[in-house]
Amino acid sequence: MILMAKISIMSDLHLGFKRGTEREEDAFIATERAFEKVVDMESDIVVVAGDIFDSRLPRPEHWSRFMNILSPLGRGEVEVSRTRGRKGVPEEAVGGIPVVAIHGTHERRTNRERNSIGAMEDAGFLVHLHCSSVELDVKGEKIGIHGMGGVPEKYSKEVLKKWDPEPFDDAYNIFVIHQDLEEYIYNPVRPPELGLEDLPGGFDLYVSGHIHWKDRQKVNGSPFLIPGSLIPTQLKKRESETPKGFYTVSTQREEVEFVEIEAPRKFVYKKMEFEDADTRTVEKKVSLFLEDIQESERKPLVRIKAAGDLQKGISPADVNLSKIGEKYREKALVSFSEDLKEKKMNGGGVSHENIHDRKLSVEEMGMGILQNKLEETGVDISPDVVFEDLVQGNIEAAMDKIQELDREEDKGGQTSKEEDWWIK
Ligand SMILES: [Mn+2]
Repeated sequence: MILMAKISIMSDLHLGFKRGTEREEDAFIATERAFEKVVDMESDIVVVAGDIFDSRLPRPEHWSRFMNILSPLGRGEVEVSRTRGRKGVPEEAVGGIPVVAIHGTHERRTNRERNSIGAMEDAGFLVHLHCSSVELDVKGEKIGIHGMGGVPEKYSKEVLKKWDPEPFDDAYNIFVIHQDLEEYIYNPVRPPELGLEDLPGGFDLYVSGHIHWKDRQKVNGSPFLIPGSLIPTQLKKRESETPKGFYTVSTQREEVEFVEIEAPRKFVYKKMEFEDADTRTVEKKVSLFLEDIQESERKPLVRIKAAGDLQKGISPADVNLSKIGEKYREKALVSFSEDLKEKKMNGGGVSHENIHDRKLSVEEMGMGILQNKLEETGVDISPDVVFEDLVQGNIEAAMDKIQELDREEDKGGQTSKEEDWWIK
């Protein structure tokens, strides 16, 4: 008999994302659809690579909905055969289709506190790994899962070094992490500590959460998978073009398949280029585009990037796009990314290539500056938790998040040390 365990690998569910807005439902719909597929395709195990919840202190209604998604997975035949770096696993936690998860950047708390993923394990809904390993016996086939939850970037290399995981003998071994990786994250202010070459050797499969677009390549001769987030969070062009879903791996043939899920709502990204334009031209083009958007039961997300140059004497501030977005609010969830410039005296417009480059680095520099500021003030939250809100001008939403985290007793950043982030 050829054994062949089927393992589904997903990440960055972000339950609770856009709380209090029309988009709050999206992460739940996507997660429900993903788990329905997991059941339909008879996966044996689900691995979640962090950021299940969007907030470090999820709301009870968010806990509740996630528990309701996991409950029907039922009781099954998988057993725990070995653990390393942790206590035994409660029997309930590996019922039915066991879910093995690490916490992400959004859920991380020092090891003096219990994070939400650890609490989910206590309630018997999943197995939470942090600098620890579990080996599951799926009808005689051994699957080792080795996970390191999200830690502050400055500690990631050290924590990984101290953990120093080793694959289990005679098992199919999966290594799971949730950190910046230099091949994927460009941050000139603080370059990622880790790159693919830092990942330990000897595993059959490598997985990283944290990066929100899916990707697949090889590390140490084995597949390396980034499942990406289940819903678009950054509204970048790449997210509108890359399908959302999860990977499924069959261990024996090492087959990797991406299982697409139907998006809770459509995401349209439109870039508009202008040359020597006046405000009316820009506003009219945007209006016409929005006019043509099809009505649908669930409003599409529409992101319009307006780039190029305006006539001399017209400043980008004269162009009022949000007013137009407001006009179509019953039809679509519209947001804008403006990269308009007043034309210079010499008449030479900035080339599109340059605009693109500049925009990228401004955004990344912004993220870096925010990160430094947050660290200075002792609020230990990852900048990406609030960056998008700030870019969108949702100052209130960003402040809400910062205050919510700051009210916690754990103000990690001020007092935390490296050893607060790993398990001895
Ligand atoms: Mn994430």
